[in-house]
Order: sequence, then structure tokens, then C-alpha cells
Amino acid sequence: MSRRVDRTPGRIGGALATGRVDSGRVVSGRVVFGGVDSGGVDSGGFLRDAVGLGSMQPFPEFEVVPAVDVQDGEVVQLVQGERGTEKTYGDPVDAAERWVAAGADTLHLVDLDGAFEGERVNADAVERVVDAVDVPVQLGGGIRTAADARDLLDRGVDRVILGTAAVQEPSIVEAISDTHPDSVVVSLDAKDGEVVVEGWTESTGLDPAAAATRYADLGACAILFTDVDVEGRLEGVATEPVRELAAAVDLPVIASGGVATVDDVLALRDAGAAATVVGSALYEGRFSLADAHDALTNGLH
Ligand code: AMZ
Repeated sequence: MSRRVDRTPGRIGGALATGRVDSGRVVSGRVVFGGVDSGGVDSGGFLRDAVGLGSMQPFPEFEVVPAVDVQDGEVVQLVQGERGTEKTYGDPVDAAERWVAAGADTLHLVDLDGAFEGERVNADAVERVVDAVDVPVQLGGGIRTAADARDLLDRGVDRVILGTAAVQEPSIVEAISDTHPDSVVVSLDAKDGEVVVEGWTESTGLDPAAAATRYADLGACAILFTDVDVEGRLEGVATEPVRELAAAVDLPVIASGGVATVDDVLALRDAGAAATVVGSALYEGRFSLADAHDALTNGLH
């Protein structure tokens, strides 16, 4: 990944926390400062004040975030996260570029083999996607150490998503956030109401809403919640767990799983989610990002 990243405290990239300096442009969430030259001046606070941002929170407006799940170098969608159920959708860079061209403001990238095997496997594909697109990328799957997370963040990934490691060793969230503020998303995916880890193959007995509350103090910038019971089935969302989680935690909730229609997107927003990750419905053309955008902004659908 060749993108230059500047997270030096006091400089623009660092001050905006999730910011990325890319060819003289600062990209942070949906805020783009064209041609700003940090020049080593401590202007971060000024910029933050100028745009009215207390701290950088992802998803200041509700977003539909396309999923690029990678298995064996290819885009796939699984049903309920089970290996062997995959439908393939081609090259990850092609998919990523297609979603950005279609209006995506953020990409959700998952190294599925990494999630199952506990270490990053599809590093090449990930690197190619991060280099190819100019929107923020959040990446999960197999990131199990702080060193690995920092390396990815330093190389141009905007947010790392930690599931297994964050559940098994919550202090890792604080350790990463100390050096890279607002860049850790904690993934609390649930099956039968319990948080699952290790590629969703192991139950923890934890209730997602109860488990989520500790991560705000540890510096997490968002909680990802995938409802595994409905994930990949294209049969609609379950709003109640999202509502409970959003009410319990003072962090943006990124809800995922089951979205089949624009109405599902609106239902997740109304349940309190800050964003939704959508995979199969977009790949299968059930609706477009533009359809979702129209419905979210004008109530049209
Ligand atoms: O589909 C699956 N079986 C699956 C999946 N999509 N298992 C884990 N994951 C995703 C989580 C999160 O984004 O939603 O992988 C990430 C967590 O990986 P890890 O290695 O930190 O537990």
C-alpha cells in the first residue's frame, strides 16, 4: 500500500484522527479538504473547530457501506458466514471500484480466510483495494495483534475492525487507540443472541449490548454488529437487536446482516444504526446505492 499517511499529532491527518493525507488532499469520513497543505502547522484544532467537529466520529450521516468480502483472492458472499455456501463475484478491485463509482463513501473490506484462520491471508488483495480507491476503507478479518493493526493503519487502511481479539483481550482496543485514535471498530457479531468469534464458529455466551458498553472507554470509534442468523439470506433484517445495541452504547453502530430491500435499510436507520454494511443485495442488484440514497434523503423508494 503506497498511500502516504500522516497521523502525526497536530498535523491535519493526525488531528482529524481518521484522516488520511492523500496526494495533498485530506480525506476523513465524508469531510474532504481539497488541497489543504498542513505544512507542519498545528492547524488541526482550527480545522476541527471550523467544521464543527468535536471529535471525528465515523458516519456523521447514515451510510450504506458496500461489503467486499474476500476469500481466496475473490469477492464472495456467504450465507450465515458458513464456508462452502459462497457465491463468487469476481476481483476485489473491480468490485471496490464499481462501488465507489456507484457512490460509496466508505468500503467495508473483510479478509474472510483471515477471520477463519486467525491471521491475515488475503493481504495482496487487501493492498490492491486500498491502493485503488480514494474513499475510507475499514478492514477486518484476522487482525489479532496491535502491531498488525498499526501496520495496516500506517499503510492506508482507515479503520481496523477487531472481532476475536477485541472480545478475548479488550485492552488491545485501548493499545491501538492510544497510537491511532478513532481507528478501531469493534465487531460484536451475534448468533442466537450471543457474540461469536473465530469466523463466527465459536460462541462466547456474551450478550452484544452488554459487551459493547466497555469499548467506548477503551477508545473504539464504532461497533459493528452482524446478525449472523439473518446474514446472507436476503430475507430481511432483525431490528430489535440493533435497537438494543444502539440504545446501550454511546458509539455509532454499524448494522449488518439480512438487508434485502431499501426498506430494510430504512428500518436499520430507524432502529438507531449509523450505517449498514450491505453485501448480497447489492451484488444481486436487488437495489442500488442510488436507490438507497434517494430513499434516505427524500423518502423515495
Ligand atoms: O463470515 C464469517 N464467517 C465472518 C465474517 N464476515 N467471520 C468473521 N467475519 C468478520 C467480522 C469482522 O468484520 O464481521 O471478520 C471480522 C472479524 O475478524 P476477527 O479475525 O477479528 O475475528
